[in-house]
Order: sequence, then structure tokens, then C-alpha cells
Amino acid sequence: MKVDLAVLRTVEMPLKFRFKTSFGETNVKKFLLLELRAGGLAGWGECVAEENPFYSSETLDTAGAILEKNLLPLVLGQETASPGAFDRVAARVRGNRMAKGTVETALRDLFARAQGVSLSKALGGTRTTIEVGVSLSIAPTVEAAIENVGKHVAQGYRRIKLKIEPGCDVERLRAVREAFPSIVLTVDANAAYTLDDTPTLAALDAFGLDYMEQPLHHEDIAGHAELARRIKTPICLDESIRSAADAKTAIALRACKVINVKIGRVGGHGEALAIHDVAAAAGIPLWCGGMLEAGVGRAHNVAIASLMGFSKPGDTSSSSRYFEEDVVEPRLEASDGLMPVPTGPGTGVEVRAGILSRFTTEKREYRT
Ligand code: OSB
Ligand code: MG
Repeated sequence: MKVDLAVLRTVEMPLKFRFKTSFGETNVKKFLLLELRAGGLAGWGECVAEENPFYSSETLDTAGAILEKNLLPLVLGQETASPGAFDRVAARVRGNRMAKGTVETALRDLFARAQGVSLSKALGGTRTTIEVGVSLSIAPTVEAAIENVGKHVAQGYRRIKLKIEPGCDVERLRAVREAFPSIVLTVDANAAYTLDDTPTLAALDAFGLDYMEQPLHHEDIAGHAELARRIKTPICLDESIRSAADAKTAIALRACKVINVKIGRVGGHGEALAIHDVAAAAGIPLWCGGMLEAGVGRAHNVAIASLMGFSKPGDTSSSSRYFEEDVVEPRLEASDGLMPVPTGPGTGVEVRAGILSRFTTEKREYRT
């Protein structure tokens, strides 16, 4: 397959809510969207890098620059035999996984479309529906938190994840658990704690959490192993797992019992599949994380989450939870906490040119 045109758009979509985590706050989703054209077909990839380097070191600007200078030239006008072949030539680019994942996912979509199969099937997925949960912003008050949890429980989400930070943790969780004694509940600290906070983190053991996501620094796998010895709640890693090699290290050190896989954070479906194999061999359950993706990114998430190893509900909630309108059709919507896996070619969703152009703030075209 020879890509003859790449279109890189900057897209801005208003979010229906303010999303507050321990690392920042936003009410607009700004992202890069890549379209790769080859042989009359188009493959799409959504870059999950954010505006600022607060979740990961990559940003919209760094990803745009690396795509333009180092990654798009590897596919433009080149014969690419498979998405894996792109991974091999892109291996000399260190890091910049979100940028790499943008090209890799667009190629996966393109190749699956060329073969006339769904991306889920091309990846080896067998689920026809996936279980989904929801990741809830840090609410301003306990009452607001309880109301928001109630709203999403009523919508059928199979797991509620609360963002936490120092000062908004034990008492907040106590109140939510009291109000909802039997829901599947988790917390995500986005690396906001240290081992000195062990007493606080251990206090969360009282609330029957399914797991605690990324309590400590993103580079501190050994610290998570130490914390795992000190608390009962299972640890799930997000930021710390950038690759299958990281997953192997974390599992070997017993730093986590669960892994959140994000395609962008690990550099594409290929690396996500490698993590899937490492986790399966160790009996570690996975779930698919989210980065407030619009339609293209969400469709890629649903495809990877259709693999059997993704046995816990993910963060891939309904598109309508985030956006009034989405750039693809059909929109990906869950009902009763179950989201159908699209069966059409590629991601199974089609980009709507009109809506996309309304949300596009910048467009760059690269030709051979
Ligand atoms: O840590 O999982 C995270 C969003 C942006 C950056 C990091 C994270 C998140 C979420 C939102 O939790 C998940 C979603 O609804 O897409
Ligand atoms: Mg997380």
C-alpha cells in the first residue's frame, strides 16, 4: 500500500462538561486528526496528545512537529507492506508514542478497509460488545460528586471511576461508597501521591475499590511495587506503562495487578497487542483507557477492547456523554453499559466531512 496524501487537521470540539483531574482542567477537546489516503481509500488516526505536557510529555505541538518531520515521510510515497512494517521503520524514532500511534492507527484502519474486514477482526478481537465504565471529573463538592455518580449509574455504566487528588480522596470516597454500597468503584490519582501518602492510600482499602489507578509518579514502577506491599487495594498502572517492556517489568516486580491500555500512550495497536500477550501470559486483566477521544479515536479504542484480554470495563463511554455532535457516524453509543463493536470495514465509522470542517481550525496537506 502506498500512501499518496496525508492530511493533518487540528480539531477543536467543545466538551459537554469540565473535566478536572489532579493534573489539570479542560472544557474543550483539541486534537490532531490524521487522514492517510491510498488507492482511493482513507484510513484515519486520532492523536491523543493534549495541549499541555501534563499527562504525558507529548503535546499537540510536539506530535505535529514529529509527524511532519519524522513520521509522515516514512509512509508518504513509500510502499508499506503492513502496519507492522511501519512500526519497524519508525522504531528509530525514540519515544513520541502518541505521534507514532497516530500513523499506526490510521494505517491499521486503512489496511483493514483494503481487506474489507473490521479492525476488531483484523486485530484478533472476538467480543461483539464491550463493557464500558465512566471516568468522572473531580467534583467541586461531595453532593455534586454523589449526584454525578448517580446519574452515570442510572445510565448503566458498569464501573465508576473517580478522579482523586490529595485533599479530595478518603472522605469523598467514604461518602460515595455509603451512597452506592454495591457499585464497581475505582479511583485514578494520575500520579498525584508519593509513598509518604501511604496512610491515606491505605485508608482507601476500606471502600472495596476494584483497583486504584496510577497513585504514584509515572516513572516509579518500583515505588508502586512497594505500595502494593503496603495496601490491599489492587494497583492498576496507566502512565507508567508505555510499552510491552514496561508491562513485563511492572508485572515481574508485582507493581500492578491490572493494566490500563491506551493505544496512543503505547504507540499504536501493535504495541497494545504486545501488551495484551504479556498480560495474558501473566493472568493480568486489561481495560481500555480513554483520553476524551472524538469519534475516530473512540472507534480505535472499541476495536482493541474487543480482544478477550480486555476483561474489565473501559473508559470508552458513549460519544454523546462528551460531545453534542461527533465527527463520525454512526456515533459510538453504549446502552446499559454495553457498547456494540462496529462490524463494517476498518474502524466501522465514517468521518462526516461537513461536521469535521466546522471543527477544524488548521489543515496541513502532505503529498508525495
Ligand atoms: O488518566 O485515564 C486518565 C483523560 C485524559 C487524560 C488522562 C486520563 C483521562 C481520563 C478520561 O480518565 C477517560 C475518558 O473518558 O476518555
Ligand atoms: Mg488514568
